[in-house]
Amino acid sequence: MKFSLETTLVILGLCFAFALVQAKEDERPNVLFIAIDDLNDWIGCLDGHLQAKTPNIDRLANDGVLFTNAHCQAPICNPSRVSLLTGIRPSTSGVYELKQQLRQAPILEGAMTIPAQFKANGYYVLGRGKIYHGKPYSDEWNDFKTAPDARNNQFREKPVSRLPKIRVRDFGPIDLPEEQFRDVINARWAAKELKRNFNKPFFMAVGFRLPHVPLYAPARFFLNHPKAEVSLPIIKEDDLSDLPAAAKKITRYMDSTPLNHRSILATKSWHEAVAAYLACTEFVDHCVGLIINSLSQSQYAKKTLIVLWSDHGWHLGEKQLWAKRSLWEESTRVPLIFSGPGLGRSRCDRPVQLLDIYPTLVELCSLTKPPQKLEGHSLLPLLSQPNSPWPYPAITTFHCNDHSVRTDRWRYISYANGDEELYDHSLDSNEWHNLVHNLKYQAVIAELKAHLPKVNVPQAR
Ligand SMILES: [Ca+2]
Ligand SMILES: [Ca+2]
Repeated sequence: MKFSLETTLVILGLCFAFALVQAKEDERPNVLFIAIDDLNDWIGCLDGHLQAKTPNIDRLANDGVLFTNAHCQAPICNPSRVSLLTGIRPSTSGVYELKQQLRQAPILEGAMTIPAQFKANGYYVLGRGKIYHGKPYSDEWNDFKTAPDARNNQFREKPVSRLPKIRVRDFGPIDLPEEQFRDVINARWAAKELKRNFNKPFFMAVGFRLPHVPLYAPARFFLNHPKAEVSLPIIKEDDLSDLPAAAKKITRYMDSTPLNHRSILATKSWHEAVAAYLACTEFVDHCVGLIINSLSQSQYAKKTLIVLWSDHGWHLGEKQLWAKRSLWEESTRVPLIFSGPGLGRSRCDRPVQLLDIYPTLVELCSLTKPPQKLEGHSLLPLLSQPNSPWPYPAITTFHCNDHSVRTDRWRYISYANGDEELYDHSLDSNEWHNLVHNLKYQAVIAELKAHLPKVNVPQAR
């Protein structure tokens, strides 16, 4: 077979271009994407609770960039995760609640999620556990499997706590062997996968279920948290007195469930519940350790970015509220850590959002831009210089047109019915003193109000 000189040059040129593309692909970092369910700031490196024992997450934070003022976009699982995975705010997508499917929100039609975008960019995309709230979309992954968690059998057979009809919201130590907890199974799966040879960059996601209820962990994780020594969160007795009606209604939400403040007090269970949350967090930290230790001993140690996040926080009696579903610090503040090659080690106190993860990964991994317009901001300037100017507040949305705006210093909350709250974090990190009616702060309020989302799409299907 003979080729003309032109044809030969074209073929050589194509081979060269292909080789360049291959060389470029090889340089892209792997990503280890670790999601934790319902973990608030009760981890050592965030000082949320002085008895928190999270040595592995703390080490990861120490070796990377810890965002100390990071916030979710919605204070419940599904809308928070849909927002993070698509890069679109709840107020833009209309996804505000648990049962809504990502692909049924008209505005998200054609949107690429983070795993889908990695796959489209030639990554090998694999995962286990809770990444989405509902079932994973299998076409977004090369390898994703789900399986039930054996710990859930306990509350069906014999609840541990004293709360009446507690069922899935139960808490305490259980006898289930450690290796049968789904979080351990998934951590061990990831640790093992990191020992194999991938012939292209990988995106590996592991979603831990704890410390989501039921708050069960093996007994050994309760040893650090004996009931008599557990510190309760500090509560202001009349904290609710300066709340507007919309906020007071939020504090009553859990009254319709078996896990509510009155029931906790009536059964004298507050210490046990706090101990269980701390123990479950210590347990999930142990699982994180299984993965990051395996990574550090693997061939990928110096070529892998780690992103660790939680989907929202959790109340343990603050404002007489349990669990999530509020626009206060306990619900919105989350751990967020980036670690890996070229990122350095620092703490960044700027207000950032889970929404910022997607555009950050697009830049760090040189991905093509997805079809949807990402509404977060790449954190690259803060990853290299944590004190860089950052004009953006963190915005959390709870149902249509209920928003919180969090800056370095302030939290402003605006509810759909016109109710408002304002807290000054420089003096009041517990958000006890609602300043919204103080005339001194009207200019501050006007400035914060300007950041409220302009679009408030009604709840999609
Ligand atoms: Ca959650
Ligand atoms: Ca108050």
